[in-house]
Amino acid sequence: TKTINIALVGNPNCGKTSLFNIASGAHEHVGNYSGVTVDAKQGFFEYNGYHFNIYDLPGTYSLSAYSPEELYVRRYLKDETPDVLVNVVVASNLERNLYLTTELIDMDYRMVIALNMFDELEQSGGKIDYQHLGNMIGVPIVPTVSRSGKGVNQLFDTIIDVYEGRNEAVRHVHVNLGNVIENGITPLKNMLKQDPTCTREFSPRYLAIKLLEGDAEVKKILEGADSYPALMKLRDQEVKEIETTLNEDIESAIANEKYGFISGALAETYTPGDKEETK
Ligand code: GDP
Ligand code: MG
Ligand code: K
Repeated sequence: TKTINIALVGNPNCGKTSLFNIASGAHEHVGNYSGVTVDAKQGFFEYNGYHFNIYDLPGTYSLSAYSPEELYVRRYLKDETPDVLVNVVVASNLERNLYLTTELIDMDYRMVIALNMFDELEQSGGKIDYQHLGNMIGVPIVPTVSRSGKGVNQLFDTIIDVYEGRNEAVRHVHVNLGNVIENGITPLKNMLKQDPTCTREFSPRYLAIKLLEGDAEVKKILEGADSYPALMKLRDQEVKEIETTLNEDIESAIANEKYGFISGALAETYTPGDKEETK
């Protein structure tokens, strides 16, 4: 029997624990992680001839490593390297939920999106062409209602397909960050590519973006590299140029471009419902 390690990643309250419970037959408390001690819950089950290890990770809005939850999820993804990530998103709140998705895309994980709380989207009259959206972002999307279990079998069928390399939507997409930022990424990426110690764990593009953002964890990863001083010098130069040109600090500039990418993809595929969004 093949074993597939999967991890549930998503914003707080998107339905990860409900999905974990329904998939693994566990009876974990549905609720937020409180306090600073964060821990991933692990479950096991068989489905369709495969053995699944499933991890329910703490909820995060991004992977900037600013909160204990974000740091935990990042370390987990780096150290445990799950076979397939399940990015759980709230169907009626995609603008916000897909921000984390753009970061996971940058990290180049094999991934499936559970378009959860699909019942609420339908009830509100919202519409989404999720197949088209999935093709655009290179990640298969499966509607789910993790509270009732609707769509969960299809989700796991899709996870198996992705694991076996059989899904046609899977494709590496660059979240385009606009000319100004892309012009800063390119030289950094090229320098990273030439230093073999840089590329072991993450793609050069991901490292270049995180370097521009001034990410402390990525700096730590790169500290031992021969090209580290040159990298940092180039980084400072590029950041200065981007901030001057866009008249904005680098982190906001990158975040804005990511939201722009999401808006663009949703404009083509998504019609929100009438009901007021309370989350
Ligand atoms: P987590 O924080 O991501 O682990 O989310 P939970 O599983 O704790 O769910 C948060 C809340 O959303 C709970 O009240 C769940 O019952 C509810 N919920 C989860 N999945 C769904 C769904 O598909 N549809 C609806 N309507 N509610 C859901
Ligand atoms: Mg939970
Ligand atoms: K709810």
